[in-house]
Amino acid sequence: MRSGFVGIAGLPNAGKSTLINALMNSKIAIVSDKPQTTRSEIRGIYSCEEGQIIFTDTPGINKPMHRLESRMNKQALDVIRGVDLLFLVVDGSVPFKKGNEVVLSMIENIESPVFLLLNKIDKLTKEEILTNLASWQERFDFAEYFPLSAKFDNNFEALIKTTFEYLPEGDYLYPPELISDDSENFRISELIREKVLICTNQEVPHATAIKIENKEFKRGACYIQAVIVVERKGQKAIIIGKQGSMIKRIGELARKDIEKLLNKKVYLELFVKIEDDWRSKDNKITEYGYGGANSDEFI
Ligand SMILES: Nc1nc2c(ncn2[C@@H]2O[C@H](COP(=O)(O)OP(=O)(O)OP(=O)(O)O)[C@@H](O)[C@H]2O)c(=O)[nH]1
Ligand SMILES: [Mg+2]
Repeated sequence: MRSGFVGIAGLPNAGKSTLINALMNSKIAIVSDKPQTTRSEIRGIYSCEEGQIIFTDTPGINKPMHRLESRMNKQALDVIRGVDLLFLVVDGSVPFKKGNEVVLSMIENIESPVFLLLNKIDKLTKEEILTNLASWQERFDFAEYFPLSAKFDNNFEALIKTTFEYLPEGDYLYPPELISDDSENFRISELIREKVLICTNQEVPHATAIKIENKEFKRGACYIQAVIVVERKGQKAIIIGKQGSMIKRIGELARKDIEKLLNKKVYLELFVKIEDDWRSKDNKITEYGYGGANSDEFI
């Protein structure tokens, strides 16, 4: 039997969270078309007869604007340095570009092997796949490479099989029936945040945090009260929307997903609160569960 940790890293929007969900065949991580969707490491525990792979999705490497993004980068870097094997997920629909150099510099000196996962090839012709693949391969000695479409492929057998070949011998590290080690409350708060990301634009989704205030199971249903935290008055008005239409929409979309997660009827009540500049406050970032442990070694 083999077991070990596989990090999933890359630039924002490359499709890392889409990939972990596809590999796990379950919604472990939230996904959106906005960059910097993932704010903390998310583990997907894949167990089978051959052993166990602990996939770890990470925040996309970004240019920090606040303490929040610095902590997100630090967390991604900690994962990159600490895993048995790294999947570098890149948006394969465009050739190597300058913005990717920061990613290469991060994997330059790590000891673990790196697989290149050229994602979004559904957008490409065969020739473009070869060209874009070559543009990466000439810059780094990847142990293996896989052109794929995290969104549209449904067979990752070859990737999983090769992954096991690179992992050390060992027993299950987690109980095999577990697929995620995130708390139920954090997964619920992420589903709400995903709907904010989907329904709003520009700065609003990035300035939003979610906090579950209360969760109670009564008579076979789950009653949840959650706060949508924003930084400014104008953002609060956008989240509420005309006559409450936006917050209603966010709530309806989130409730459906939370019902799937809990397999129960859900009553979700949402409130909006302003917390000035929370993205620059370590205690708030930690309270909302983003960016890993507080630490001074930031990039
Ligand atoms: N066409 C296409 N789109 C994809 C594919 N994989 C992901 N996407 C889309 O790319 C966008 C970003 O996907 P995510 O999975 O959230 O990207 P991420 O790398 O986790 O992004 P961050 O969390 O911000 O770092 C979403 O709109 C996805 O639907 C793919 O294989 N093909
Ligand atoms: Mg993500």
